[in-house]
Amino acid sequence: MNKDSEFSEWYTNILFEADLIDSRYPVKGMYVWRPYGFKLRNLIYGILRKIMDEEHEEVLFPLLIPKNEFMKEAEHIRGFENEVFWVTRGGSEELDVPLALRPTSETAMYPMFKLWIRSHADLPLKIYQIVNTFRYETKHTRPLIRVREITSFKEAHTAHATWEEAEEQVKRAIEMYKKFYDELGIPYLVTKRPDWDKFPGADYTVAFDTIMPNGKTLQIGTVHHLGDNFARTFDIKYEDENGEHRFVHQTCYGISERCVSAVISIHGDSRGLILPPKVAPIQIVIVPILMSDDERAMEVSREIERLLTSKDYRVLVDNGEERPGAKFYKWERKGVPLRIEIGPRDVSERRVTLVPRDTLQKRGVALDKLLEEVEQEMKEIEKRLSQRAWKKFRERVRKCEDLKEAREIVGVALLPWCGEEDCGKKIEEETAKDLLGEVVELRERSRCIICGRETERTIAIAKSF
Ligand code: 5CA
Ligand code: ZN
Repeated sequence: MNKDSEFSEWYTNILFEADLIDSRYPVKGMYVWRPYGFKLRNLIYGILRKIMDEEHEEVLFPLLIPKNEFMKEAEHIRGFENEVFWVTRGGSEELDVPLALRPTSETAMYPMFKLWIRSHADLPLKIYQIVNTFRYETKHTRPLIRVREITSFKEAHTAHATWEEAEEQVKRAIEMYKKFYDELGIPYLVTKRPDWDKFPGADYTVAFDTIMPNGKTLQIGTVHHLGDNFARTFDIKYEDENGEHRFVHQTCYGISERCVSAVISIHGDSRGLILPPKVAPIQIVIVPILMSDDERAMEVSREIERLLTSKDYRVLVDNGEERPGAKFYKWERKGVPLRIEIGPRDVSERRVTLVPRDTLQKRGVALDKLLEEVEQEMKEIEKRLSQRAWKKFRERVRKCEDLKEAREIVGVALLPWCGEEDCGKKIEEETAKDLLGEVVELRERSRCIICGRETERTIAIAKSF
């Protein structure tokens, strides 16, 4: 199946065929992580967790938010009220105060921030949690991409003394997310969302978007400067050095299981998954090719398994009953980055065959060189996956001269834009694409594609998930 031209089918198919997700759970927008998928998820989140742990402390807040707290921040309510699931009964009794299933945790956390933050010595406060959140999505739901139970919502929340310090944190968060996606070899475009479409309650929002195989963009993370908007609503103040009481300034930033869907979709090919070694549940599969009663290939397999396991590789020896061809096919589909084949001739010559999943180019290697060769090959696979992904990504981001070209492009179009909402909306209409945001790093003199005013701004638009 062609991944680019039949992406939807490819995606649905691979989630099932590679034992990642079961979509048959009988609630719309809710899916089951199967063991192999959950291992992949945990390895990816291990990287994210490590990055977070460097400067945040992990917490765990309740899932339910009392309605009175949820309804405090006007913008926030307006943004989320149509997406909230409510708990209104306990047993057969109506609850006095209905409880919202968190769609995100600002209104759960910030009443507690008010209790925790007293003085400037309590700042900055930086916490994160990885939890499930619920959103009653009305657009077409799709596993990992648009779900009603976000099972793996990493949300970080910080509080600072000043607006400028919060802005510094926004920049740090952007760097953290870049590092995370660089480790996964996932390309991204960082833009500032237009004012009329920022996170409800934020001063501004920065978004990370990647491009999926069919050319549609997927927002894979956001960073928000919340200013003192929530601090004013939830009365979060600190006493400064001079004894004055001031509102804190806050940020929050989130990543969901969309990061897993990006790894699956961007690196995979028509045969199935191709997993970067860092996050592959099985990094190396060893396939002994046994001749009738010759058990030596099996013995060598065990020897290699011991060797690689002692170096902390995640290894599997496939000594099942299937033919070697069927085994190759199975592990290729599951994206195992490296296969080691051991044939009868290899045994007597003390050599094996290495087959990297991305190129499938076979290469003979002497047994006593195996460890170095494997280590080298793993690095090469990781590098090739990242390079290939970025190359394709760059080919799909293009500066456009006019609206017609922008409409026709598959991927992201860059256009000069004056910054006005009217012109932004017009661009969306005329190109039948969505506005991702302003490419802040790209500033050059030009004229707004709609009104002709002079501008240095560039806007990114695309068809998006
Ligand atoms: N409180 C902030 C940051 S913690 C927040 O909720 N931001 S958000 O609404 O932009 O969500 C963060 C990220 O979660 C989004 O960038 C997107 O990548 C992902 N996301 C949002 N809704 C869904 C959904 N229904 N399914 C999967 N991922 C989602
Ligand atoms: Zn304009």
